Amino acid sequence: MTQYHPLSEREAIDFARTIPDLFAAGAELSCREIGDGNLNLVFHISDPASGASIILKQALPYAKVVGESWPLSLDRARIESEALQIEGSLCPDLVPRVYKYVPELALTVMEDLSDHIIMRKGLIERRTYPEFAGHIGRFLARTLFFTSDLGMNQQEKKERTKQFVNPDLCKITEDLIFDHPYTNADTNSFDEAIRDEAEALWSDTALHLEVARLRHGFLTKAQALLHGDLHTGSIFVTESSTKVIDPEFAYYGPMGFDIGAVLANLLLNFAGQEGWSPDANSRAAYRDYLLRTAKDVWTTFEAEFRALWNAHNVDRISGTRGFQDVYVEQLLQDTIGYAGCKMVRRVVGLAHVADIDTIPDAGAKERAQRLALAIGKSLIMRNRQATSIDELIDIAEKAIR
Ligand code: SR1
Ligand code: MG
Repeated sequence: MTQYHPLSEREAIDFARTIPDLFAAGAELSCREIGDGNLNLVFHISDPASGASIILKQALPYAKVVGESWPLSLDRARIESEALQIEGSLCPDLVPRVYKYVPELALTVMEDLSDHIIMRKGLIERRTYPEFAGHIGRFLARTLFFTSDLGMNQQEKKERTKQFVNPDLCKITEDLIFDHPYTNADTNSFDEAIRDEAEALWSDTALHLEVARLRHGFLTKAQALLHGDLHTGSIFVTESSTKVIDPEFAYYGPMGFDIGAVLANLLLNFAGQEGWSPDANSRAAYRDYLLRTAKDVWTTFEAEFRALWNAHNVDRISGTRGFQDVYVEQLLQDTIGYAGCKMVRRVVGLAHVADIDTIPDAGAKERAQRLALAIGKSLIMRNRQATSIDELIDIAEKAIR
């Protein structure tokens, strides 16, 4: 049996040749390591002569973004490949096909999506994706409903909860999203220009109370199988296609965490328009597009989730009149709170987003950071009172006035 070691590009090519029916014998294969995320190696292998190509994704035993001092379990590669297969069974058009998982190398062989681009990059280039809200709303509704106690056998769900125990990756989230931004932690990273904002976060006890409640939900609310890291860097898009990748943070948690992640990343780009829009009119137009998309994501999700509930609920007493409304309102509140947490961490925590970090003009970047923090904090503070997605839109609109 092959022992785990990080593959070289040469070894990745040799491995790709062993996959049946993909590359012709003797084909001249080329390979590039294209991983630009925080954790893994990603090899793109192609045969320029035939056009055939494939992705090999290999987990490293540590967090690449920090180094070997931060060990991480290789079991996340299993979790990712199994989550992709469940998501693929529920939304076959919205995830890459998994061809093979090789546990001893923590390696997943999957469909190459090079005809798509990473959504974060597309949004920074101010492109629009008219199908995205419908696609991701359906993805969220189907994956969350059919892995919850509403949509699957409840004893099987308990087994599935065990299958997706993911302590190392959950710990990253618990620390980097729900703790470190709110104290003077070594992992934090922010521009000196906004030190006043960071220090204000450390002493804001009313905010801490809301974050503690949301963190408690992340720790304890095993509601559905989450993607767990559903930002716009985990989504490939074209104008007509959406593919969700990278569910290595998958675990059983609160549904609103995934929905909130999508909305937060649209709003981070909204804040980033301080630096990307050429003039005030185009800034306003692109921001309108982002807010419309955010609202459509929620409304598509809600409509599809309610339709699934009405057609497929397996839990008799959950069919009691009124319970669906209570459940959906709580989902909205969680979504708004988690969206806020996901925004704050991307400005002052360890891992930032290119939508703001790569803004070339220092003044515009600072304005974008302050805006993202203002929106994030307001969302966190609003979470328990919210009754409509319009409140999220209002918070964003008021922040730019
Ligand atoms: C140490 S990993 C930092 C971040 O990258 C991932 O994409 C997750 O968002 C994680 O929090
Ligand atoms: Mg990732």
